[in-house]
Amino acid sequence: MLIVADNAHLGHHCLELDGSKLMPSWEGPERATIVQDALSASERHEFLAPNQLDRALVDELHDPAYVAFLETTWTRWVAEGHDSEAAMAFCWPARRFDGPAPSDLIGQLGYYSFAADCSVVAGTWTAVASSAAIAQTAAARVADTGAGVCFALCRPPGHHASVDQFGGYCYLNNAALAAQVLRESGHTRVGILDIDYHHGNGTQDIFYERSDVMFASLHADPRQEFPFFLGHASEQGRGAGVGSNLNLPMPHGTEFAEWLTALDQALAWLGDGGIEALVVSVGVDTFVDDPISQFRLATTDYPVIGSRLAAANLPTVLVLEGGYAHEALGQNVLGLIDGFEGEI
Ligand code: Q9C
Ligand code: ZN
Repeated sequence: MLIVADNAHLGHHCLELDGSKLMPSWEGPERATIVQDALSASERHEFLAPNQLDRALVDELHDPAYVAFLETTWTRWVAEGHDSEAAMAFCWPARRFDGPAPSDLIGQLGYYSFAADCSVVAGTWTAVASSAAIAQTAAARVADTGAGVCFALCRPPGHHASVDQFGGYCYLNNAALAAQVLRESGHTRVGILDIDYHHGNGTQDIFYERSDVMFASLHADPRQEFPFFLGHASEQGRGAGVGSNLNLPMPHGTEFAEWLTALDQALAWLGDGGIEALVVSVGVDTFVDDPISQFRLATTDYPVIGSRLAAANLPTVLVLEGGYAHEALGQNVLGLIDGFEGEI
């Protein structure tokens, strides 16, 4: 499989609030290295560097003021004399806090984020821009060259990033960008299937009022799990988007058999919608030993998932999202890719 990847992400290693302490994030640079190493051990995979970021396309999906904020946060943080290694908010616009963006940097950090599990560090923008460019490049390969499938080795991940908020280790929505590239290259309707353990609240937010990009997500029930405030089955879209959003929440402890039934349901729903191309938010934090997740999938299940995705028989962009069990991460991603290519 063609894999789009690079090393521009290495300077992004942020902190997350864990209990009452700031700890190195579960989402660290070693994740991409582990996946890269597992894939390059097999001769069937070929690596390609990303093209330069198409900033105009980013500004179509995200609030341009938010994108500009991300790009300049670290410089502003340093210029203001902060000496901590991460820029973070401590106050967020909760219920009925409906005012405009403040001018203060810490106020803006709250305005443009929704969780304290990630922050902005010196290397964040470089990594975020590169991750988005990887997704765009992978989608362009699928769209322009007729490559049937391409894997975007994105880091940081993207599916929690909304129109104008970062959180959940995500800053720009890589999968959404891939879908938009496919749309603008002539695929009339595109489906996004999110199989990360967590609900893809950002992707849902970006396309919630659109019918040309359908969104289906399999995830831990938000009543029990991050992102807590979105991802319920009752969320089906708004305005022109009514009927184009499908959430399939599942409880902690969900086993593969039950999960696979939901996958088939999501694929059938996307197929009935007449999608012409597919973007998959590939999180492997559904793995039984994932340190922050509570589903029970095994390493041997990922090839089965890959073959189910391939059976949809659509131009497909696979976009890496979560997965934090370092010892199994490489094998789980490789298994999904090999399963997609029929190598099981
Ligand atoms: N210490 C993705 O899988 N966890 N994001 C917060 C607090 C948030 C996961 C833990 C999990 C975000 C892309
Ligand atoms: Zn996740």
